[in-house]
Formats: sequence, structure tokens, C-alpha cells
Amino acid sequence: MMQSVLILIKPDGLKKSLTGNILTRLSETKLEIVAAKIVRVSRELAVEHYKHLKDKPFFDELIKYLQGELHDRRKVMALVYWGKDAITKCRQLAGATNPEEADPTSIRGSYGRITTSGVYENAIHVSANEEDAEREIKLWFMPEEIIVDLYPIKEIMQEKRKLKCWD
Ligand code: IDP
Ligand code: MG
Repeated sequence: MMQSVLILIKPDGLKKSLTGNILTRLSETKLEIVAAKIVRVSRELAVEHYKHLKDKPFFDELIKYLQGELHDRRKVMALVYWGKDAITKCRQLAGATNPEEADPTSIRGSYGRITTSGVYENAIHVSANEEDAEREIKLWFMPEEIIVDLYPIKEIMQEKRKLKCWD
């Protein structure tokens, strides 16, 4: 089944200079990268991304983690991979959520750790299923930032919107 999946290289992955290693691991899947960017994560974006965990005791720490406040790296790398069984393949490579339980050869098994404050620092986010992938991709990317048409779009006129463009 052709699927798309949101991947985030989280701030610990960036701080530990793991971007290249993680992208190399993901390239084993032979999936296609159809969008990529570096994002400074607002609190609103982090809370929306992880809203299914808002009642967990580690939620506040998790939001700080995704925003980069725990690593003094206020950015994440966001990518969309597309291709056959993209979600299954990427979740497999990422490994289990808890880095101690993750297969040691997986990305999280290799690079993740559990901090004393309790949040799992697991270097990478991978959408869990097709429904999450669609919600997350639409949250992190505008249609024109993705080089293929993944989901239906509409075109609207916005005259009073202020846009930045090159001078
Ligand atoms: P996933 O990232 O494998 O999809 P989720 O349950 O969606 O797992 O959790 C999102 C993130 O929250 C995890 O990647 C991890 O950083 C953190 N997290 C999840 N469960 C726990 C926990 O029990 N303790 C600490 N951190 C957790
Ligand atoms: Mg998840």
C-alpha cells in the first residue's frame, strides 16, 4: 500500500549530529523524500502535535523536548517520506518508543536514552498510522511545500494576508 509518513528528527538528534546517520538509515527503505525543512517549533505546534498525550505526567517535559528547550537546539528537521508501506518500514527502522526496549540496531535503540526527568529522548518521530500521518503532515507542511499531491487541496484568495517575499 502506498503511504506517506511524517518524520521528525527531534532536537536531541540534531544536537548529537545524527541527521546524516538517521537519513542514511531511512534511505535503506528506498522510499522517496517528498518534503523536507528545518522548523522552529512553537509551543502551539508542539501541543497540537502531541495532543493525544496531554493527560500524561510527562506532557510538559515532552513539549519542552520537542521545542528544543532541553537541548538548547530550538529546531527539528521535518520530512515526508512516500512509497510502499512507508509507515511500517519507517516505524520498524525507528524501533520501539522506549529506547531501552527498542531493538539495539534500530534508530531509537542506537541513539535514544531515558532522562532522569522521565521523557524518552528517542531522536526521531514517525507517524504511527495513516490517520495520524495525514493529520501530522497537514499540521507541519503547506501543500506547496510537498512535491506531490498527497491529499485534496482547495485554492482560496487571500488579499489582506501579509506575506514575506525576497526584496
Ligand atoms: P511514538 O513516538 O513511538 O509514536 P507516542 O506514544 O506517540 O510514541 O509518544 C510520543 C513521544 O512521547 C515518544 O516518542 C517519547 O518521546 C515520549 N513518550 C511516550 N511515552 C513515554 C513514557 O512513558 N515516558 C516518557 N516519555 C514518553
Ligand atoms: Mg506517536
